[in-house]
Amino acid sequence: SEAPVDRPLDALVVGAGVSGLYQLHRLRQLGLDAKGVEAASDIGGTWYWNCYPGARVDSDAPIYQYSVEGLWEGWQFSKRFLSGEEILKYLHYADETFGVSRHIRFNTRVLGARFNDTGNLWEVTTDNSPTITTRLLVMCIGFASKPHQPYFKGLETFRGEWYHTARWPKSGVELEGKRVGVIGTGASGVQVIQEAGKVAKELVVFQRTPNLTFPMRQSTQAEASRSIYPDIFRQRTTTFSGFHMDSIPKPSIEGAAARQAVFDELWGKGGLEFWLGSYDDTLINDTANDYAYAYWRDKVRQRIHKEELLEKLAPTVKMHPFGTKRPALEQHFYEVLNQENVTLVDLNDNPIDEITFTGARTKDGTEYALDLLVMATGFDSATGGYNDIEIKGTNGARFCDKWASGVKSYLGMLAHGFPNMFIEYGPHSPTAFANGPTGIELQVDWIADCIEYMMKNSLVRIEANEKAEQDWTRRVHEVGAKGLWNQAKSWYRGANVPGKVVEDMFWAGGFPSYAKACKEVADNGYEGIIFVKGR
Ligand code: NA7
Repeated sequence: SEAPVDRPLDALVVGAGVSGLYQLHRLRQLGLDAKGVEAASDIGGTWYWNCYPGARVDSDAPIYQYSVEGLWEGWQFSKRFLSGEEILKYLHYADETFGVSRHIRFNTRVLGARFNDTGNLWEVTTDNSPTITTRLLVMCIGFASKPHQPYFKGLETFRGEWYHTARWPKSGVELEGKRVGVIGTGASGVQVIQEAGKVAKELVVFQRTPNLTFPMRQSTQAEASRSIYPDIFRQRTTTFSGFHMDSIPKPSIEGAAARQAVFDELWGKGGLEFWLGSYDDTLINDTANDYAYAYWRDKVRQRIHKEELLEKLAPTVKMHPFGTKRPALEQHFYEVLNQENVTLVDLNDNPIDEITFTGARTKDGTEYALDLLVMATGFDSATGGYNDIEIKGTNGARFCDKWASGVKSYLGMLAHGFPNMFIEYGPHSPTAFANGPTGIELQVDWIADCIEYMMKNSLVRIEANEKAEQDWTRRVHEVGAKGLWNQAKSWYRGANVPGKVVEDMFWAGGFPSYAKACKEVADNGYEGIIFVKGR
């Protein structure tokens, strides 16, 4: 089950997560000699690595799955919002149908890839195989393959245990009875904090920006009837975020009473409804945004019992536009923070000065004694995983140099100067703003169709032309500039990693407009793409 090295593969798929598994399946269905490589020891991608306590998806179960016929009919999820563990089980189930994991070489991290211009081949080096030669290179490394680990002075001296949430030991880590510190309150931090709150002896939450969370309203009720699944799958490709719900095409200023009723309903539904199912001017218009924030603040404040936490968790005046940083779903986050054994440290007033032998010391001199320190500090999203691989295109040009001043791509799937390489579930597509499987299926299918087109027409080389790439890049930025996104420091814009280019990295124009753009390119004979015929 290892990638052969004696003759070139037709395609090498890098990564065995939700996108890589399906991509490999689609390519093998075309009769290609396609194989996979994966750094981890098993399939799962994000769900393999992010195995910290409480890891859970924020998309509702019926839509967080492949819409592939013959697959969804035979699987039953147990909850509305799935744990990472259950998703892994589901992916193993999907793999039984796809039959692709036996074509994946595991424990094999791609280190470099060099394009051989004369042979139109990629030469791929890994840490655990001879060089792999392939005609096509399909990067399914997602947007969150590189954890962001900020620098903390003294971390190396800490004698307790510490882990990044995205590099959590597969064997598990005991939280019970320990003094646990968590740095970060993004989606991962909120999840791990809730689990630690149940069992830790003491819990210290180091917060920089409060998360504008939503009630998850987890449910174990049976899912929607199977008979409507095809409708759900169809519907999810028509909504802004690739979810089952869509924004309300009305301004929020329709009147206070009506707005209150709408907000109440969305809040009651739970999940991401209050974000993705609300008025469509919320993320564009500042006044509309204030309405949503005020409602959110007042709801959350009702659950905060420590007076001193009100301003820290749900400030009177919003710190950034509501919904422009990724909200987390929570079940009992505020109840945990109300607990007597839980302390919230506001890093804005009081940053961590140093990690010491025994814990963390903040600027005001307080020492927090810790047994376990959790880094829930996020990812070098979308580009970080690419920068870690030495990718060299035509004339030896380095991919990391190409993106050093900002992402440049055609549809988020092709890059000029890097022929025969496809990018999947990365920047310049709806990735960060869309339900994963919706965006993934669109791109996997588009890439598979494009490769089929190449086969049928004896095309051995594909490359985005420079003008098409410039136009798409400009469109990504224009669409992003219409929203309030640039008023928040978020991973959506690369603002979470010091030194990273801050820009609109993802397509904020909604899933349907992205799907339309991709379809138009294909329908117009792959407009903007240069092919070379060969044998
Ligand atoms: P996020 O959403 O990037 O959250 C990271 C958190 O860590 C966030 O609260 C950050 O505060 C905090 N952080 C980052 N660097 C530091 C430093 N240097 N000091 C203190 N605190 C810091 O990552 P997640 O893993 O939670 O979620 C990632 C996505 O995966 C999620 O949105 C889903 O789409 C799936 P900040 O907000 O920057 O002030």
